[in-house]
Amino acid sequence: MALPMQKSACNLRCLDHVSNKRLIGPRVVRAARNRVVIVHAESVKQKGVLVKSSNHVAVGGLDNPGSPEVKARIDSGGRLPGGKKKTAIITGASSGLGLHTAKVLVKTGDWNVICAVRDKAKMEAMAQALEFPKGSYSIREVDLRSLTSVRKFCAGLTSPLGGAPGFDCVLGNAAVYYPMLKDPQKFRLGFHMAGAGALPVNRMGSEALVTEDGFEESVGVIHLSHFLMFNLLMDAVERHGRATKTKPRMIIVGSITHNPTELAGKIPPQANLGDCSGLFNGFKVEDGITMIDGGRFDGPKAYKDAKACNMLTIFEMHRRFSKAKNITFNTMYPGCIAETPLFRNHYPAFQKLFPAFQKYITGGYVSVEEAGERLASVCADPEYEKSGCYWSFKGGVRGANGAASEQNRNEKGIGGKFENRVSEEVADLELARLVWEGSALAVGLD
Ligand code: NDP
Ligand code: PMR
Repeated sequence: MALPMQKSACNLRCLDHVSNKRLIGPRVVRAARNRVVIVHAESVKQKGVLVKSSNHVAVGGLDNPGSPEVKARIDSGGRLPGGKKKTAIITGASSGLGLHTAKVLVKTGDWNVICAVRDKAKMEAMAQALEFPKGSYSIREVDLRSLTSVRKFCAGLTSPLGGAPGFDCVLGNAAVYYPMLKDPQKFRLGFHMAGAGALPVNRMGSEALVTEDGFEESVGVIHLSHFLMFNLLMDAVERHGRATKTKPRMIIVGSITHNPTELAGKIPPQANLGDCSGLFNGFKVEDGITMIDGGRFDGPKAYKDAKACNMLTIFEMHRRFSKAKNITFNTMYPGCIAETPLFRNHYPAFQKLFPAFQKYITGGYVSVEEAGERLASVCADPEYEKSGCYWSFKGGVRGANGAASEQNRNEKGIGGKFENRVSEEVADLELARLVWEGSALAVGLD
């Protein structure tokens, strides 16, 4: 459906979606503070007029005036002093949440995104399909199943030659989920379901779900590789912040399922890191260690444990480095994006029923587009600058097709952000120290 448009004096085409009145110049900004406005900017520069607004601003047609599908709800905070674009690194940008976050950022016109992915051709195809503007993204290979690959990726980015222009936001988003796997070594024995696309077989030569370094894959990819990457990039992020007199952000996506005091986290198996003996004992599958607590392998628990570790890492980084390095460290839960390929290894019945269950029963569903807007906001909006937060959002149910109901959004506060509470484990400072030290040991950081 095409959005109704009217032309204003300042060349912005704006329509107040609530009053249906035409808006001109500063009125756009004023109105946007209080309600949703659909704005079509005819150029990236003109869009700068509205980025000061704070409440949900729907921006249409940033790079394609009048196009309703180009819709973001973010206040990108503008460009760097001097007019240079900001740079974000996003792991797992080739699918789901990462892809849609990258899409929102590049379409603001203020960001370049470095897509950190394992499959460059897939990323290029996705970027083209979603019409990423030319020159707004670059693609770098990193396979999070290999610490060598992570080190190479970081060295490439931070080297003065092949390096990136700077790092305004580093986003750890990539993940894998193996809910039906009973034993990481027995993957080939037929747990994989049909129709889920390419088998996620370890490309390092091993056919079991073990990383190149011998770790169980969920914890290896989700936690240990991001732990190493964030540590290796932090100094470069700090330097960039100082040089540009800005406060860069380092964010890792968390999950509500880490928290056994929330209904979603109560569903067994619950996250539980125990005494981290698995980590301290080397965390090698060949030694029979597949879980952080040293217990028996359990796919969903491995995922939830890894998410808890992501969050513990971010809060520990916040405590250790935020003030000294002037970096914002945050985590967030985007809502239940029930249709992403994250569930590619689940039962077909689960894949079919889960979206409806989340939409109509729990109300926790969020479309991937909306989730991308939420995460892009956490990466870019001035109102998310505070460090040490676990951002969450009220509900996310929109139309069955994921279309926004702006009226609902306004009246019921749907989509509104809040600082959520973490689980007892994630709040535990002693456990944070254990996870930090055990992870540093496992990845070989001093
Ligand atoms: P997807 O499966 O769509 O995205 C995961 C991404 O990680 C993919 O791009 C995938 O690459 C990438 N990836 C996986 N393994 C590797 C690897 N070895 N090296 C490099 N990249 C890799 O899932 P979502 O978008 O749903 O998940 C994104 C984040 O959101 C995750 O952190 C997840 O934990 C979190 N989350 C998701 C929720 C949901 O309901 N879906 C809820 C709460 C949190 P490729 O494209 O090649 O497959
Ligand atoms: Mg859950 C408010 C209730 C709520 C929310 C927000 C989620 C989110 N889930 C909720 C409730 C329930 N879930 C209930 C009552 C059940 C029992 C029927 C249930 C079941 C369930 C399963 C089997 N849920 C799941 C699974 C998965 O395999 C997913 C998982 O845990 O992956 C680790 C999952 C999820 N539920 C969620 C979210 C966000 C997930 C995906 C977790 C993630 O991606 O981080």
